[in-house]
Order: sequence, then C-alpha cells, then structure tokens
Amino acid sequence: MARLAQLLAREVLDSRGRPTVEVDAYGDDGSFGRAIVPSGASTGRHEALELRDRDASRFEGLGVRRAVGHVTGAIAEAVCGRDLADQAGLDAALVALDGTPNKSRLGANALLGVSLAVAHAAAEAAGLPLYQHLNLLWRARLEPGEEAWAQPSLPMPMVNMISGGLHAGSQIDVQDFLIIPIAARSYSEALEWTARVHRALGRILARYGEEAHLVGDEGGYGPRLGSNARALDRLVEAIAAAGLTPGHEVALALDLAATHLYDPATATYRLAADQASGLPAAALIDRLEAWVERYPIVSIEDALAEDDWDGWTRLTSRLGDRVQLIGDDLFVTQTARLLRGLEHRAANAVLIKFNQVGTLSETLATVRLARRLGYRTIVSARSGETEDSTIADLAVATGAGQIKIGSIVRSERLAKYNRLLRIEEQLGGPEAAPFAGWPAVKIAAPATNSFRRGPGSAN
Ligand code: 2PG
Ligand code: MG
Repeated sequence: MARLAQLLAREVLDSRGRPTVEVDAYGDDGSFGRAIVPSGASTGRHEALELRDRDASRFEGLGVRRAVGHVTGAIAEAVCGRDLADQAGLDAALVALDGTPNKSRLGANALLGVSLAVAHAAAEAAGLPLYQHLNLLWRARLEPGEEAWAQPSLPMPMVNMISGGLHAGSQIDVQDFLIIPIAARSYSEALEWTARVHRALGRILARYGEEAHLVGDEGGYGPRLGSNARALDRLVEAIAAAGLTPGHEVALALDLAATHLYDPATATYRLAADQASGLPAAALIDRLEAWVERYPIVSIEDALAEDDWDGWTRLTSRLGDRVQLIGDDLFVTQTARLLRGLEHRAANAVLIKFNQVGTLSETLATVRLARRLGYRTIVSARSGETEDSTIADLAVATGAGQIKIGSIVRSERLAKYNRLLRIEEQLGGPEAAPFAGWPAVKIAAPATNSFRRGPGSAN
C-alpha cells in the first residue's frame, strides 16, 4: 500500500495569465501526481470559495500564495501518511480540516489541488491510466442495479464557437454559442466535424466583416454582431458551409450564464445586444422558445439566474421535454442544490465542475446523484484553464455522456481534447471505443426547418 509522503505546491499561471494553484503529490513508493486548479469568470454565488491573497501589490490581488501555503502547511500536516488509494477518506479529511460550508478557510483551490494530485499519484501507484483509476473509484460507490453505469465511455463534446458575455467583452449577451455534432459516430469524428465548422465559421465572419480575429477566453470567436440571433444565423450557415446538415448532423447549444443578465432589484433580465431590458423570466423564456423553434437548438445552459427557482420551474415545464436544460451556476456541482432542483422540477441536466465543490469525491457524488435523479451530466472546464487534463479522464471514467471544454483552439482546451483522443485509442480506436453520442444529449429531435432560409437575422 502506497502512502502519501509529501505535498508540494506553487503558484502558476492560467490561460488568462492569472495565478492558480499547482500541487505535486509524492507517494512513498516513488509515485507522483500533479494537478492544476482551474478558475471561472462567470462564477456562481454558491460555488466553493477560491482563496485569493487580496494583496494588491501582486497580480492585482489575485495571488494564491495563501492557498499554496495551506497545502504545504496545514493540509500536508493533516494528510501525509494517508493511504494514497483512499480517495474518499482523504477528501473527507480535507473537508473536515477546512470546516466551513464553502471551503473558505483553506480555499477550495487548495483542497482541490490536493484532492486531484493525490488521485493522479494513486493512479500511478496502481499502474493505471487516470481514467481507469477514476473508474474504479466511480464503480466502488454504485449500488446493485446500477451496473450499467459502470462502463467508461467517451463523451459527446459540446464545443464553443462564438463567445459573448463576460468571456468576450460582452459584445453579445449569450456567453457561449456551441455546436454538438449529433450524428458523429465516434469522438474523433465529432472533433473533426467540429474543426470543420470552426474554420468555416471563421471564413464566414471574416466575409461579413465581423472581426473573426477577436477571440474569447475559451477560444470561441468574439465577433461584433448586431444581435444574439445573428450568432445563431452565422452558426447555421457555417455548419452548412462545412458540408454538414444543421439539425441532422450538427445541432446548436447555448449557455446564457443568465445570472449575469439578471437585475435582482427588478427581478428582470437584460439582453443588451437585442435592445431588450426589463424582461421578466416569462418573457425571456418566450424568446428562448422562439429560438428553439427557429434554430436547431438542443441544449440551453443557465437560461435563468442562479436563484430564480420559480423561473426555472416555468422554463422546465415549457421547454424541458424538448431541449436539455443545464444548471451550472444553479447547481454549482453540489448535491444539496441538485436536490433543491428536483424539488422545484428545475432543469434536466447538470454541469459538473470540480472547483465549484472542491474535492474529487464530492464531484463524483454529484455525478452519481444526478444519474439517480435522471439528470444528464456534462463535465466542464472553466474559462480560466491550464494544461491540466483531469476533466477528460473524469468524463470517461464516469461515462458522463458529455463534455464542455471551450473551443477547439488554444492549448489549454486542446490538452483535454487531445487527451480524449489518446484515451479513445487506448479503448480500441474510433471503431471500437464506446462513445456516448447523441443519445447522451437527446431530449427530442431539433428543429430542422430554419436553416433552409439561409442567413438573415431574427430576434
Ligand atoms: C460556464 C464556464 C465555462 P466560467 O459558464 O459554463 O464556459 O464559464 O468558467 O467562467 O464559469
Ligand atoms: Mg455556464
């Protein structure tokens, strides 16, 4: 049995050039694991706390030396000597050591760095690729009757093409316009189609003079467009220009990150690019329904604000049998929020981000609960990322069905997409590797009428 011998930590930079925590874990058998913690921009209020130094003399206060100090100090002292393979025990010890509901004492960034670095070291100690080690942890907590969920599979990617909101200078309100290659037969085919659409979209935006060279935090184009629906038009056009059929082969998805479009004082939403403000939830839902009828949209994330439970109930009863409705800021990867969602019949899918909750075991618990409650799961990167590719292994290990990493440019994104290509190869190649595909996403067939009209804006 290998034991945790040492923890090292340091401040490194993420894809926005901001400091984040990197942790190295050493086993007493010579095994080694490393993890780097990601960071969001459109963070939910209920997320676990990312500890920043608030020392204005360094990185505008965003330094993480305090979190680093917690890893090598209090945390190392408490957990060194533990069995590397006992992830649940380690994570419980981390949560207890922090002792606060939102991990604000030691910082979720400190705890998560340790939790994941130890998982990497444990995989190495066991001589397993990370996804196989995580799959064993995943299986260990399944109940009789849940065996069907035990198999690893490659996720369907949901890929950012156009960025708005906080990720791209708020040119348009919707944060992510994504595509899902619904008819792809393998992960690698899905990636190839995605790359084709991405290139076609770049050419189309350039042709319209919409500044295709502007790129958002996740690598999506950040064009200047007159309205949100204009982005949907461009995407439909790009899919067709790539030689694929919108709605049949490639569908659309949105992340509104609507907490950031919400004014709590008036309980209304604002779509500045559409010159619409003072929209009650019902009016925003009407707009979304019109888009769903006109465009081949199969998934919408954070369509409403993180605490607008009544709105979410209404949204889910209106659109929940037609499209995937994902809660991100709404659920913040936490079982308590998900149970509340069930009570309110809110959403039908949950975004899974390690750092919203703070440890690997709690993340696995949320994926498990989501399955049991009938919610789909989408493992997701953050807008601030690094070369760490742990989420790729997590998505495969849990058979999560879907993954959202950003666009297919920028190396912090490609670290994950390429990791999935290697896993696909290890699982037998594109022909043989289990691929979740369209069934993991599908609520109903998308609208396929709109694209025939060709480009033109609708609002
Ligand atoms: C989201 C994520 C990733 P952030 O809202 O889903 O797209 O963004 O990491 O900024 O919260
Ligand atoms: Mg989101």
